[in-house]
Amino acid sequence: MEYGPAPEAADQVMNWLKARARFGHYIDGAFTEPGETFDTANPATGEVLAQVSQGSAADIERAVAAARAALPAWSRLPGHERAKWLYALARHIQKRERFLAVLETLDNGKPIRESRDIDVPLAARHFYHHAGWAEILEDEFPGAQPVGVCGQIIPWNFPLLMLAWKIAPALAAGNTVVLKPAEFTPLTALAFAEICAEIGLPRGVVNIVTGDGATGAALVDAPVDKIAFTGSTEVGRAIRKATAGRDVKLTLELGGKSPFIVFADADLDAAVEGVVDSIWFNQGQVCCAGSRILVAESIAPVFQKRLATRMAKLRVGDPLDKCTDIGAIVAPVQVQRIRRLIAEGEAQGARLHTAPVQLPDRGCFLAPGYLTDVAPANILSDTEIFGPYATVTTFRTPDEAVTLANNSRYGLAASIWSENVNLALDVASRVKAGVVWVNSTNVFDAGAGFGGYRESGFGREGGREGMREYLSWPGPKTRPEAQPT
Ligand code: TXE
Repeated sequence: MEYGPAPEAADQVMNWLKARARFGHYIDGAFTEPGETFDTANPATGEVLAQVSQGSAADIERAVAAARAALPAWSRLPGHERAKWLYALARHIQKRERFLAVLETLDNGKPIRESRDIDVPLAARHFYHHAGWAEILEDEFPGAQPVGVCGQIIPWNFPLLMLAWKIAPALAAGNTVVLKPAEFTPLTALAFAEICAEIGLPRGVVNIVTGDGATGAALVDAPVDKIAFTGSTEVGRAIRKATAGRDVKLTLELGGKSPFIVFADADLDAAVEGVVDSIWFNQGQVCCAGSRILVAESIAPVFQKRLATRMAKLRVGDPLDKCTDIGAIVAPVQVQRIRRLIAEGEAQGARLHTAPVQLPDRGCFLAPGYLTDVAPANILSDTEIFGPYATVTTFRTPDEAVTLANNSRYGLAASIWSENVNLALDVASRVKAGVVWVNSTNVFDAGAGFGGYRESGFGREGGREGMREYLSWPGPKTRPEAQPT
């Protein structure tokens, strides 16, 4: 196979996988002996990359006990001491950036250009940023204490980056963690566990237990103080039910169907490029993807023509090739799910326009596309496809654009394209979404809170708001206004 940017990194990854072959969990500062295992495969080829342990309730129990035992010493460290560990984690991610990028691409199927330029650098940036928070924690949040032991469950679309989003703020605030990576993409989390071991991070502060939904459910049921979950709305709902009535702090980052609004005066070339970054980035497997394109009726034909021309130039194929724009979907079951949804939408009248590309003859590949004629009652109008397909709908007035944008059970993100800054800011203030981008899309920064409204979940990750989610303010149980004067 031709490896894109760094053949030596690809060889390193292959040797690493060969040497490990079967992975245990990372609990209390050491890897356990692998027990019952499952395969993790490269979705671009179907090749099995490694065997990974299926975490049981007993594994979760041991990991939570290790995190509990590590909590007093870790939480009592002065913030600037914890910061040193976070800086070390950031530096070691950077040191291995090529290795981690190739490993991520092999396990997930995303183009190497994305894992190399986005996932891995942003993961390192997240640890750097939160090292800063650890340094200034006592000044910025006087009286705050860590929440305690955090159970963290992450999805497969940005495996290392989601790990960083969860672990960095938790550790900065003085918590200890048990993290469960997604079953399709456990490998970069295990590489991260090796980094923890290598730098000598105090044992029990970070524990990684691999497994599927049952392992995640066991973590939710375990005696933890906080659950942070990113994944499907259905599982988020189940977790909310399971934790109801328990003293567990909960944050949920769930699905989305984010509007991408193009006004008649928009810079159309920039907006079309925005679509590329929005719905075709990471094969559309992005919770905040601009999966509902709303375009002003007067420019819809020309916009659609330019979109089709640009789409035809996308290069689909080997994720390790640095020229690839669209890699593989994470797993066969997701390909089937996307195909099923699209077929259902087509049966209800939607028209699918796909790029005229030659797909590789094996692997989880789909031709990117977009859908028109999607009536409001069509299943695709408000169901997350989580693949490289956006719907295209037209509007006549800004008010209609806002109504359409808000006509969703989700509310994660929105992107607005217009050269009229007053119009863009007015619409931005009326769209119900956790994050709104103007003339840009999918811009992430460790310093900015990210999270949703409605069925997109609650709680924020990143920045000051994200830090608050990992802190508690113990104090008198009675509210000040209820106290006798
Ligand atoms: O998600 P799950 P799936 C959406 C997207 C996608 C769909 C299905 O629409 O097509 O969900 O993906 C763990 N208790 N998103 O089935 O099951 C699971 O092991 C505790 C959007 O892969 O939610 C994994 O670690 N944990 C999303 C994580 O939850 C459980 C990203 C996510 O998997 C569990 C992913 C349970 N009962 C999918 N069941 C986003 N917001 O970015 C599963 N898990």
